[in-house]
Amino acid sequence: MSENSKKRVLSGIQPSGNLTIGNYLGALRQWVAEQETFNCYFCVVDLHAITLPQDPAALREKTREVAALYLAVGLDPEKVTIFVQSHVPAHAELNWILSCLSPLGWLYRMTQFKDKSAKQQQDSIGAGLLNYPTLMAADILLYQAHAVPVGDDQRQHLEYTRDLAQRFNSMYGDTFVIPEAMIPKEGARIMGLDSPTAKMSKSEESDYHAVYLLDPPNRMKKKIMRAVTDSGSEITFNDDLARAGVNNLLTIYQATTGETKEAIEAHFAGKGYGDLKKAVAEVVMAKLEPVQTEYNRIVGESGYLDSILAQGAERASEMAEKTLAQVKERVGFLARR
Ligand code: ATP
Ligand code: LTN
Repeated sequence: MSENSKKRVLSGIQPSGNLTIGNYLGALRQWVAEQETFNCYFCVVDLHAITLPQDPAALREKTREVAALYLAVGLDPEKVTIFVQSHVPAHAELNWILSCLSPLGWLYRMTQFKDKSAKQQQDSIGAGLLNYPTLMAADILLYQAHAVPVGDDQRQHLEYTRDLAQRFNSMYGDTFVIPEAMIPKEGARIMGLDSPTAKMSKSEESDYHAVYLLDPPNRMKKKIMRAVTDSGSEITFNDDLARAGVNNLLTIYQATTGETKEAIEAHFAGKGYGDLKKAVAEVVMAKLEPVQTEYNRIVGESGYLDSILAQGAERASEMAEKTLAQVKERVGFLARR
C-alpha cells in the first residue's frame, strides 16, 4: 500500500525526564507494532515539556535522548517520521487558532491539569499548563491522524481533541479527521513501584519509583526487588487496591512477556513475592538489554541522530503545512502573496 493510502498515526512523549517502563509498555511498544500498518509520525514534544519549568541544557539533552530511544526501541526511520515538535512551527500556530475555540470550562476539567497544577504554587502556574490539551490537539489534527497510540492517562485528552475537532469542523466545514485513541489491552497504566496506587511517571523524583529504560541492569533489579507489595502471599491478578503492588508487578510481567494471565498465575502458583520480583526483574532486564545496546550504537554514531531529525522535520512540515494552510483559509486569514 502506498504511504498516502495508509491510515495515519501520531503520538509523542515529553522530554521532561528519563523514559520509564511505563512509557515503553503504554506507548512505545505499540508504536513499534504499528509502524508496519500505518503512516506514522512520532514527535518529541518539547513545547509540551515547558508547560512546567525545565532547565534549558537538560531539556536539549533529553530531547536528543528521547529521539534516540525512539530509534533504539525499534522504530525504523525509513518507515516512520521522527521529529522534534518545535522544529515544525505549524504546531504552535495551530495551537493558537484552536485555543481561540477552546472553552475554558473544558480545560479546567482536565484531570492532568488539576493534578499538575495542584503541585505548583498557585500564582506561578503558567497558562500553557492549562492550554496543554489544545497543543496536543494541534499535534494530532495537523497530521489528520486516524489513531493515537497512548497510555490510559491520555484518554481524556483524546476525548478533548475529538470534541475540539468536531467544534472546528462544525464552525468552518469539514477540515479535520476525528482521531481515535489506541490504548493497549495490557500495560496501559503501569503504577509506581514505590506507590502502586499512583501512575508511574518520569517526572516523579523518588529513587525507587520507576525503572528507566537506560538504568544499568543492577539498578533495575534493585528497584524491582524494593517494590511495595502487601502482607499477603497470593500471586494473582487482583483489582483490590490493597493488592495493587503485586497486581502491578504481574501487569509488568504480562505486558513484557505477552503471556496470558492464566499462564502467569499458574507459573507463580505456590511461589513467594521474592520469586515474583526476581522473575519480573529478569524479563524487564532481558527486554531492555538490546534497547540499551542499540541506544549506545545510535548516540555513538556522530551526526546520525541529527540527520534523522532534520529529515523528520522536513517530512512532518510538509503534511503539517498543508493542513495549516487549509485551516487559515477556512478561518478567514488573508493569504500572503
Ligand atoms: P510526566 O511525568 O513528565 O508527565 P509521563 O511519564 O507521564 O510524563 P508522558 O510524556 O506524559 O509521560 O507520556 C508519554 C506516553 O507514555 C503517553 O502515551 C502516556 O500515556 C504513556 N505513559 C506514561 N506513563 C505511563 C504509565 N505509567 N503507564 C502506561 N503508559 C504511560
Ligand atoms: N500529552 C501526551 C504527550 C503528547 C501527545 C501528543 C501524545 C503531546 N502531544 C499527541 C499523543 C499525541 C502525554 O502523554 N502526556
